[in-house]
Amino acid sequence: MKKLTLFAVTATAGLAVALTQPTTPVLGAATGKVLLDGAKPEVKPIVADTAKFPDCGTIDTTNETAMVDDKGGIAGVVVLVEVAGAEVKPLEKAFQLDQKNCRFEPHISIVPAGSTVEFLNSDKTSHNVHTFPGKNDAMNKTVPAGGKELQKLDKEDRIEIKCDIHPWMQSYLIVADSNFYAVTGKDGSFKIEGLPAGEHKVKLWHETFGKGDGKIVVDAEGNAAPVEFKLSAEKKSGRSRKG
Ligand SMILES: [Cu+2]
Repeated sequence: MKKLTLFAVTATAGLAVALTQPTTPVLGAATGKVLLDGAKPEVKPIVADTAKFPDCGTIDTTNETAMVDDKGGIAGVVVLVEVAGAEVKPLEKAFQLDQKNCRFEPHISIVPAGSTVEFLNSDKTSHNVHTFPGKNDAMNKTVPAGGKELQKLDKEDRIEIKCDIHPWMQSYLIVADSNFYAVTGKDGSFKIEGLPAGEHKVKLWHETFGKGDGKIVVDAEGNAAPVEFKLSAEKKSGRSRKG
């Protein structure tokens, strides 16, 4: 009888240990699409004077400022997920924003706050990186052929980037207060991984179609139903900066 009691105590102690073991949180991936609500706008190709700038090579004249596919999917939408209480971690390596065939590549980029951006120049000609930030320091520097410039960006921001030599060169760099983000692809789709369970706020921004918001719900098993967000073709909201 005495032996039996001892066994019961041991079993209880074992159970207590099991309950206090740290559990790995289940993380989920959110997928979705951003669609245009309204008629697809007419977009003219960019005008680049190839005769004046032969060192640019073959310039891609695709206008990336309002790319909408036949099903209404908008490319280049910034999708930011706010995860309450999550610490923002900068990228371990510098983010590379290239200048190639006299275009910024990529056209829309996102980095978490505190990350360093490396402005590269893969061309045989000089470029001039001219940034128009809201909160971070502005930059206006010539990047020679094959050269690079580095900048650490600590503050949440939306930075328009231009080249003063080639007037058609333009891009946006988003400095996010989040590690959970995506830029939509050609069909408007996105995927954001590593999301904890819960209901998370989503902020959208597009350079032509403006702002939007929504939410993503990740259940306890890490599952999230695909979401569909819409941006209006009618109004452009949000800041616009010139100069
Ligand atoms: Cu340039």
